[in-house]
Amino acid sequence: WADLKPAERENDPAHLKTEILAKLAYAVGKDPVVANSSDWLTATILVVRDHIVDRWMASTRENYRAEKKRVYYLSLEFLIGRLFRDAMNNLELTSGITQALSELDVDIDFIRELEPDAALGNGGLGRLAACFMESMATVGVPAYGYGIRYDNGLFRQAIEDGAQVEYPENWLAFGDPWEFPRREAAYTIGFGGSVEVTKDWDGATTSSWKPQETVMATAYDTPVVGWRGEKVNTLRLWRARPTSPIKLDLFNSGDHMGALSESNRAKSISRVLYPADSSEAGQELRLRQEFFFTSASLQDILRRHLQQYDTLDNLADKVAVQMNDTHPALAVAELMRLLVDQHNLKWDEAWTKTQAVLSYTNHTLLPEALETWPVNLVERMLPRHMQIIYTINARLLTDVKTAGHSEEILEKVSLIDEHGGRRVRMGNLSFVGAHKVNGVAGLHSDLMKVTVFKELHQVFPDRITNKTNGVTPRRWLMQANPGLTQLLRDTIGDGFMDNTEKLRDLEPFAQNPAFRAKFAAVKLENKTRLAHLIHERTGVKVDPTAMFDIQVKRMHEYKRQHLNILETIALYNAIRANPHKNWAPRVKVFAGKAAASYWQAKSIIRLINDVGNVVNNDSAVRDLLKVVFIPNYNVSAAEVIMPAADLSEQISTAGLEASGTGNMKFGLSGALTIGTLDGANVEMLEHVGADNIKIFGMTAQEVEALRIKGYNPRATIEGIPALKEVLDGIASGIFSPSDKNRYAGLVDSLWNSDHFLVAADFEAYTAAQREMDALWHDQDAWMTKAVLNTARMGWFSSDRTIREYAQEIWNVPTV
Ligand code: 26Q
Repeated sequence: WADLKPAERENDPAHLKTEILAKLAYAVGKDPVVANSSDWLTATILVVRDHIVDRWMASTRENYRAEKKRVYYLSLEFLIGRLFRDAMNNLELTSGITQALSELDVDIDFIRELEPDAALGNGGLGRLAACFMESMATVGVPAYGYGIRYDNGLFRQAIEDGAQVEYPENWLAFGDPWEFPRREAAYTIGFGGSVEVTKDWDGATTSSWKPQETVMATAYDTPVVGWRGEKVNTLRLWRARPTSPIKLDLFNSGDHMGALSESNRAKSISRVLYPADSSEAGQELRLRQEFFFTSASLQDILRRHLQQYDTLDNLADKVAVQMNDTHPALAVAELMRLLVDQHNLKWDEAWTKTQAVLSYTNHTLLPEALETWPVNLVERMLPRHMQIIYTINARLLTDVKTAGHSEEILEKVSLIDEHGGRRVRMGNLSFVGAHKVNGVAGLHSDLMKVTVFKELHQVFPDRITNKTNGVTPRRWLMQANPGLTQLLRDTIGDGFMDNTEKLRDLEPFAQNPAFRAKFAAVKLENKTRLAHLIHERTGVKVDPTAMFDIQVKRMHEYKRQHLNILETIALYNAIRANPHKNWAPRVKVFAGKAAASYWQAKSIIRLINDVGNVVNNDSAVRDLLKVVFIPNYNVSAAEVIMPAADLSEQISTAGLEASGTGNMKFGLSGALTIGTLDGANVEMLEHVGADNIKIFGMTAQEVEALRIKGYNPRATIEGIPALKEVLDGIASGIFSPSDKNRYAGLVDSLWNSDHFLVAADFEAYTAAQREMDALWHDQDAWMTKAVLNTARMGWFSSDRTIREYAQEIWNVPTV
C-alpha cells in the first residue's frame, strides 16, 4: 500500500472496503449480515462523500486565500439526477469501489439505481444549470449555485389508459446523504408591509422597509466535484422555515389551525417545484419563491464578501452573479435595496455596482413564457422593491429620451407594460440591471436582437452576447456510454477525457470498417439495454436491430411531437398499403412530461399511446414499425436513452427552440440528427457538416415571412393527401374507438390555426425521413456519419461554454 501513488491509494479496493464497512456500522447502524441494498448504497455514498470533503475544504480555503473572484449561479432549477456514479467517476474511484462492493457481495449496478433522481427542474434550463455546476468545478471557476431545496421535485409521470397522470415525487423521503444542513447560514426574508422614510440632518432621505411577514431561509449544501476531483464547488439550496415557532397561545386556546397556518404559509415556499416550463398564470406563490431565494442568496453573498474584505468597494471585482432566466430578476431591485437602504451607498454608486455584478441569460422567445407580474401584486408583496423599480425606470426613460430615442422605443424599453393592466416586465428589468445579456445559441441570440429585446438592443447595442449551450461529457459520454468511452480510449487514447475537442482524432476511423463494426457493436449493446427498459416500462418488445428513432424532451406544441406522430401514422398507412416494399424497420420512441394544465400537450401524449396500441398490435406491419412512449422521462432515463439512439428528432418550428441540449447529448453518442434550422442545430450543422445531419423544413426567416403573408393551414392540408388521410383517420376515431371525439380538439386546431406550422413542414419532413430510410439500408454509410457525429461534437462540451462565460461575462480565469 505504501508503494501506491496517492490517487491509487484512494482507489485501493481493500481500503475502500474497510471504509464502507465502517460507514455501514457507524453512520447507517447496520451489521453487514442484515444490511439491505439501500443501506449499502447509503454507506458507499457516505464514503465517496468523505473523499470529496477534503478537496472541498481545500478548494474553499484556497479560493479564500488567493482572494479569487466567485461566481454565483442563481437558478430556480437544478435538474441534477443521480450523483453517485457522477461523483465516483470524477474522483476516479469507480474501479476501486466496484471491486470493494463486489468483494462484499454487493452489485454496484443494482444499488446505484436505488438512488432517487434529484429532479429539481423541469427540463433544459434546469439541466443546463446542473451541467454548468459540474463544468465550473472542472475548469476551476470558484462557484456557488443558489436555488431552492424543494421537498417535492418535478412530478412523477405515469401513463394510465394512455394518458398522463401526475404523482408527487418525494425524493427526500429517506433523507439526502449528499447534503450538509447549515444551521448557521440563515436569513430573514420579508414580505408585505410598508416603507418608512426618514429625513437625515442634511435633508437626505433614508428608506426602510418594514415587512409585515417574515420567513427564514436556511441553507443546505451539496458539494459539486469536477473532473478528476481537483476542484469542488458548492450547491447551496434554501429551505423555508417559519421565523417564529407556532403561536402557542393560539394553540393552547384551541385554535390549532390558526396557530399552524402561519407556519404552513412559510414552509409552503419550498414545498414544490412549479411544474410548468412556461409561466402564463402568474401565481403569487411563484413570486414568493423567486424573491425568497434571490434575497437569501444576495444576503449570503454580501455577508461572505464583507466577512472577507470588510468593504463593498471591491464588490464587482470579487463577485459575479448570473441570473438563470428572469426567475431571479428581483435580484436587480434587491441588490439595490441592500446596497442603498442597508449599506448606505448612494444610488449611483449602488447602480454601477449592481450592473457590474449582475448578468442575465435568456432561454426563450415564446411570448407566453416571458415573465411579467401585476404591478399591484409586486406593490403589495414587495413595496420597497416596487419603488426601486419605479426609480430605475424613471432614470432609464430619462436617459433614453435624452439620447434622442422615440416615444415608441421608450414605451418598449419601459420596465412597466401599460397595456391591459400594468405589469412589471421581468425581462426588461433583468436586461437593464445586467452588464451582459446572453442567448443560448447563435440563432437565438440574433433573434433576441430583433424580437423581444429589439428596442433595448438599439439603446444598449453592446449588451447582448451569445453563449451557445453545451453538455457535460462526464455524465453524457463517460457515464452514460461506458462502452463507447472504452472504445474511444482504445482507439484514440485518453486525451478526449480532458479535452473533448480531441474527439476529432476519431475522424479517420470513420472510414475504417473494422472500427465501424466495433462502433456499431457498442450501439447495438446500448439499444439492447434500452429495449429492456422499454419492455419493463411499457410491456412492448422491440427489436434492437431496428432503427431507434427517438424524440425525448418536454411535451410542447412548438417542439412538434405531433409532427412526428402524424408522420408516423402516414408511414403506418403506407406500410399497410404496400407491406412488401423495402421499408427500414423503425422503433419510434417518445418520452417527456407535459405541464399538468397543458391540455394540448397531454392530448399529444395520449395520441402517441393510442397510435402505439394500434400499430404495435397490427400483424400486418410485423416488425417494421413500433411506437412506444416511455413514462416518466427524467435524467436517469435519459442516460439510458441517449446512447441508444440511431436518429435524434429535433424538429421544432424554426425560431422557437432557443438552443436544445438533447440534440448535443444524442450527437455525442453518434446519433444522426433529423432537424430544423433551429437553436443549436444550426451550429451542429456547421460542426458536423451538411453530409452528416439531415436538415429539413422552413427557416426562421421563412416562418416569419409565411406568418406575415398569412398562413392557411386548411389549404395546406387539402394539398397533402397523405396528411389529410391521417387527420381524417384520427378524427374518425381509428385510434380511439371507445371515444371517437377524443382528438377533435387537436385535429381542429391543426385545420384552423396550426400555429406551429406542422402542415407547412409536413412534406419536407416526410421526404427527409424517406432519405433516412434509404441511408439505413447502407449501414456502412450510416455508421460513417454516426462516427463523424461523435468525432465532431467536442465543441458542445459545457466546459467550452463555461470558459466563454468566464472570459467574456464574469472576468474570471479558468484552468
Ligand atoms: C416561469 C414562471 C412561472 C412558472 C414557470 C416558469 C418557467 C419555468 C421553467 C419558465 C421557463 C422554464 C424553462 C425553460 C427552459 O427549459 N428553456 C430551455 O432552456 C434550454 C437551456 O438553455 C434550451 O436549450 C431550450 O431550448 C429552452 O427551451
